Amino acid sequence: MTKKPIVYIAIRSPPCRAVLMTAAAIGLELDVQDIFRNLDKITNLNLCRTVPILDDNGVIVNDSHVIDTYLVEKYAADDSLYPKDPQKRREVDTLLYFDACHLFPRARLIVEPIFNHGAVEFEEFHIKHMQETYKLSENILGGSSYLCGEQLTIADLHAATSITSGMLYAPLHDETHPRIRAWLNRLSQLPYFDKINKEGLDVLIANIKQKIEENAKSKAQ
Ligand SMILES: N[C@@H](CCC(=O)N[C@@H](CS)C(=O)NCC(=O)O)C(=O)O
Repeated sequence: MTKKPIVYIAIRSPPCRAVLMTAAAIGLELDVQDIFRNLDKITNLNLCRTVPILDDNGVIVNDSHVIDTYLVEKYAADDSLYPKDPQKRREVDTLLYFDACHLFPRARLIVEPIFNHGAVEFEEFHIKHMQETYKLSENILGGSSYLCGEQLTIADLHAATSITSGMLYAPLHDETHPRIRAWLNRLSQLPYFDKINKEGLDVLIANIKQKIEENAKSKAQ
């Protein structure tokens, strides 16, 4: 018998939240397993040792962007979130790569020294590096409602989880980025967006706070 696809996640992770949102958007029930602090358990499923990981009845899919294209292709009632038309798909793919290569890595780089290198404060360079992506995103949005025009796609869900995570420590100024603010407000209207994203952001904030305290204690010893 076919079982619900399993997804291994850590809710604080932006790519994991994008996968949960995509599943919610297409009405797909997942068996969600939060394996925060237990990444060692999944080295056999993902040699890169990262979450999210999808196990769809033995089909293992790694990388959130690939997972979401797979989920939409396989389970969505229509292709609106990831269009089959080559020209439209090219636009969505470009923005998925923009997230994978720029938005998410820069958001992650802000917190990396705290999580993995004993730092007790954020580095100005990383903050500025993230803020540069806001300018790019503002230009990409142009006068459109979503990143790829008037239709919501998985590129929006990925970019939004990365940007809102980056914004926690690299502030976004509404006056200079009105299009991003309007776009985020639009995404907030989706029934699943705030519920999933806020939970993750809250966990991320709490984890960072705790880690800074731990790092400060070890420095003082
Ligand atoms: N490009 C990957 C990036 C995944 C990634 O870096 N995930 C982080 C959490 S945000 C992770 O699993 N890190 C493992 C670790 O820090 O040990 C994707 O989109 O799935």
